[in-house]
Amino acid sequence: DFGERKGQAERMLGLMDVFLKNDPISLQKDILHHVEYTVARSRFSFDDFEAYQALAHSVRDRLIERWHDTLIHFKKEDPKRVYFLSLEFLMGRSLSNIVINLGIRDQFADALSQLGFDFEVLAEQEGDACLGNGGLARLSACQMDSLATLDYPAVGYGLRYQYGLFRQVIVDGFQHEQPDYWLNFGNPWEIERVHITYPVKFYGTVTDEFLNGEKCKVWVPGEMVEAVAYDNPIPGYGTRNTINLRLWAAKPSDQHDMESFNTGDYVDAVVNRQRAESISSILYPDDRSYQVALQLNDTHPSLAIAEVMRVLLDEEHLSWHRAWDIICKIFSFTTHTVSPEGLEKIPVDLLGNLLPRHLQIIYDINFNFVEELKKMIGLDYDRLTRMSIVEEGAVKNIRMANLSVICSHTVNGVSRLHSELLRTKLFKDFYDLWPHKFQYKTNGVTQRRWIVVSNPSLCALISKWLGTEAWIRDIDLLIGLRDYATNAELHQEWKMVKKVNKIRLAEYIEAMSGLKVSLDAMFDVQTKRIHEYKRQLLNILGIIHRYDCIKNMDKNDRKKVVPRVCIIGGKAAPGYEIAKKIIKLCHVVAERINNDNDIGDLLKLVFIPDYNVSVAEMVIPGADLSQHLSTAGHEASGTGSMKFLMNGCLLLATADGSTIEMVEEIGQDNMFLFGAKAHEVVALRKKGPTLKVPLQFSRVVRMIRDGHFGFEDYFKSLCDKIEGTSDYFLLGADFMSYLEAQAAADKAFVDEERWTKMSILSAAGSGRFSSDRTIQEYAENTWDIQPCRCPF
Ligand code: GL4
Repeated sequence: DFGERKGQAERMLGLMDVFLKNDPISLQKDILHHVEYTVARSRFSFDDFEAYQALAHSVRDRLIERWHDTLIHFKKEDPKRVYFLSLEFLMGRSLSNIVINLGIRDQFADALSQLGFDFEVLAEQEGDACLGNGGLARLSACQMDSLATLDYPAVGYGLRYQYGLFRQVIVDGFQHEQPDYWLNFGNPWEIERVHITYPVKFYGTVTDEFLNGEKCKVWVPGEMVEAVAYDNPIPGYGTRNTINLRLWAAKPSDQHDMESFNTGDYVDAVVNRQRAESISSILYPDDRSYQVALQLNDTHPSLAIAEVMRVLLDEEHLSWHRAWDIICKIFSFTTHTVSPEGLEKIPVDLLGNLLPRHLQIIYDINFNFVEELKKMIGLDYDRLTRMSIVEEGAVKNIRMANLSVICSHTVNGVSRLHSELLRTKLFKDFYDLWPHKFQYKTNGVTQRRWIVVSNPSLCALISKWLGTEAWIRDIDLLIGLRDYATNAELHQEWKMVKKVNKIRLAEYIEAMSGLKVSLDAMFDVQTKRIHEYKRQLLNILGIIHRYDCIKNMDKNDRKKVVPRVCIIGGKAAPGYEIAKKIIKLCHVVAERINNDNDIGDLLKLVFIPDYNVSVAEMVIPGADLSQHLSTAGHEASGTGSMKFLMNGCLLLATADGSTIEMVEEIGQDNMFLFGAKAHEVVALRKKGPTLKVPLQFSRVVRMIRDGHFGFEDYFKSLCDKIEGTSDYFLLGADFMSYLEAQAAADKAFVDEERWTKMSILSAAGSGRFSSDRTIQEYAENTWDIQPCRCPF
């Protein structure tokens, strides 16, 4: 609304080019302009990093045009929006993704080469935005890409941590954590909104007061901080739509503790003000109108329920009844965990001190809920106690999961098996009460990032054989590759693509560790957070077994061994001792094997440090085989497997999480399944001490215990954890089946034609695991939102 300035506005529009142009000369001019005026370097002297900065700003200008148009269009159409709340977004690098989604990658690459720069080299200058821990956080990033691509009117909300997830540095085989001050070199993708700020209150007391004759609650806070918005435009692919990811940073508020300034202690007062910024300074490093829909990505943002309720009651002065009615219509909740311990709790004392009004509201919600519940189920105290939001005990806790389930209209799991576990175990009491609330949306990943950006050769190959690029927006078309699964020409080209990616990965390994690996070997990868349930230890024990077998073979048998390069990568939570020991074990075993001349290229083991999105983009396309070894029933979904699958990498996996659905898509014959099924796991655990483990298993554990790899004292507790009744994750029970699956993989690998066919069929069957499908399902079945496409 230009109001009185209408005349001026029209003149201003006349002064601007309608849109920035994308021909090579305009792009070069733009880049040079940014070199000179944004980066403030002379256009005759700037290095790769400065060129990257100028490039990024030229891209950002084009991004902003579309973003503005989208926001204006949404405002005009005013559709129902979804607000996607997540405390973690693992975006990685943005440049390549953005230019590809904007459809101007090649134009920029041409322009740069005319300036004497290589696009890929500049893209590597960008640091990763690691504002999250692992799968859950990368899932949010994939889902933002799909929301934009599918034209949904969505806004993502999260926190702008100053320190992202720690950098993993390996010293003598041990993990060390270093801070990731990712903003040190600036972030061209964010737009600081100094005028979009909200006061956030903490501490203080709540009193009853009368307003217009009505009793109401007034919260007088003890401290205030200011939340400042940073907007990050997220472009869709093949659309003009560009949505917003708004990340909040905490800043000291003007009203923050002004008292101490007045009392004269200036320095202390300033230091105290800085405390405010610490709220958004660090990512917690653990793996763990009515026309809106608010999506809770796990319980982490679930305080939003109490906050919305507070705003409706105390600021909008709605009745409890009206406010509660709104809450129940807008919130939906997705849980990403299978273990009861994974469900977040907040001590009542802590919450009552920090957010006294919110605690009151939660108590009120709980009171009403329990009263209703009593009417429905009677005085079944055990069940009432389990379902209450408040957990009684030595430390009284608020169960954030119960709060989320009670207040949400829909509770989603992230795979079919996960949903079944939620209904029968984790949330059984709630399922029995409200079966209609429970749904699931099997996770997905975006093919834009995981094929188009990270595997350009495969992308080109797929488009060539399908005769279209439409699969980049419509993943179901990938199935068309099935028609050529035995085509000799495609086989040739498919193998070439894999080779190119293996070369890239091999070069990285050599640059990083000095280790030369053979391209003929099977590249066998397990990259993900280090966790006992993910069983990296099973992989390492399998490698020791393989090493031991080779050592005991004669010359003839050795000729039959399929050479392997085993690659493991992932971070351990800083306080997770056992996970850190697994990393050290991997290193000592690697040291031993890689330096054993007797073994040569038959077996190599590499640990890739600091696994993050960018490293994944290089590792995944280069993998022949990938391992997903979680004890069945423990991985809610798993999303790494989907990226490998899309890249035509074969899977060696347990029947857990989304893998079960992968079997349905590509068939059991095209992957290497092993291990106990989820229901068998329960039975096996019951067997306890009578459970038999194979001799091979005992032998490899003994090798570690006997100091074959050194550090036997250090590894004792690790070995103790997997022997006898303490083998909770059933490494011993699954070991034989694991070795058999590995043998089957070896056998398939030597038959090149068969392997290539399996690889093609893996990629062809990966369509169901696109986040486009996941988001479509959320939009239709949970959020009830429609696409709102901005005209080109
Ligand atoms: C996780 C699950 O562990 C993982 O199985 C799932 O794929 C992911 C996304 O839904 O969420 N939960 C948490 S917490 N971190 C995860 O990666």
